[in-house]
Amino acid sequence: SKRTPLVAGNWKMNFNHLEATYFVQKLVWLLRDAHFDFKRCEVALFPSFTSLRSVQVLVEADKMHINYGAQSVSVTTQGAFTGDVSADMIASLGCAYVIVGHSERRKYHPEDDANIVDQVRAVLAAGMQPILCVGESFEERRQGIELDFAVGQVHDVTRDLNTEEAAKLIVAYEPVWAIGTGMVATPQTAQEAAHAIRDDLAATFDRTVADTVRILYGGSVTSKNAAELISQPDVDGFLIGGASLDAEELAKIARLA
Ligand code: G2H
Repeated sequence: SKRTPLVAGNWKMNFNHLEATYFVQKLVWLLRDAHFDFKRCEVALFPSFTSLRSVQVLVEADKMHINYGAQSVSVTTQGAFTGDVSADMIASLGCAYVIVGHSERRKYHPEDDANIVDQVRAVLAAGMQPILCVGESFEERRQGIELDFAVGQVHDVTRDLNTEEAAKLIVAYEPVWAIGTGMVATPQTAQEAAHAIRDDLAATFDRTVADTVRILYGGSVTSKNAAELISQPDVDGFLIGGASLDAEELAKIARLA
C-alpha cells in the first residue's frame, strides 16, 4: 500500500505509569530482538494521561522508535475546566496523535458530533493528528445501514474541514459489536467499510486526500486475525484494545502488519 501501516495500542483505563514504563521497555526489546523495521510499520501507544510523561522520558532517553498519544482531549484551550486536559498540554508531551470519538467516550461521556468536530479541530490546531473512531452498532448492521452510518459519522466531521486538515486525519473503523466482544469483523466487512469511507473522502475532497488518510480497523484484533485483516487493500492498520495489553501479542501483530 502507499500508506505506512499504523499499529495503535489503545490501553483504555489500564496500567499506571510504572506498569506503562515496564511495558514500553518490554515491547521495544521484543521488537528490536525481532529486527522489527520501524520505518515499514509505525507502532503507537495510547496510555492514560498519567503515564504520558513517563513514556515520553523513556522514548526520548532510549531513542525508541515508537509514537504515542492521548485517548481524548478537551475542546477548550485553557481556563476553568476542572479535570480537562488541553491539546497543547498533550502536544507538549511529544504526542503525535489523539484518539477522538471512541465509542466508549461517545457512550460514557456527552461526546456528540459537535463536540467530536471540536476535538478534531483542537488536535489539528496543536499540530497533532486525530484518530477519529467511527462504527455502527449491531442495530444498524441488522437494518443493513452500517456503511451509511459509518461513512456518515466520518462525514459529520470532514464536512467542517478543509483539504489540508482532512489529509491529516486518521480514521479507525470500529464496529461497536466487535469491541471487546471477541467478535472480530471479517476481512471483507472491514475492507467494505474502509473502502466506503475512502470513497467518501475522495468525493468530499480529492483522490490525494483519500489515498493519504490511513484507515484502521478496530474491534477484537488479535495476532490470530491480524494478518488477514491487514491484507485488505484499504485496511492500513489497527486500533487494538485488549490485545494491546500484552507486549508479546502487540509485537506479534506489529510484525504481521
Ligand atoms: C475497540 C478496540 C480498541 P478491543 O475499542 O480501540 O478494543 O480490541 O478490545 O476490541
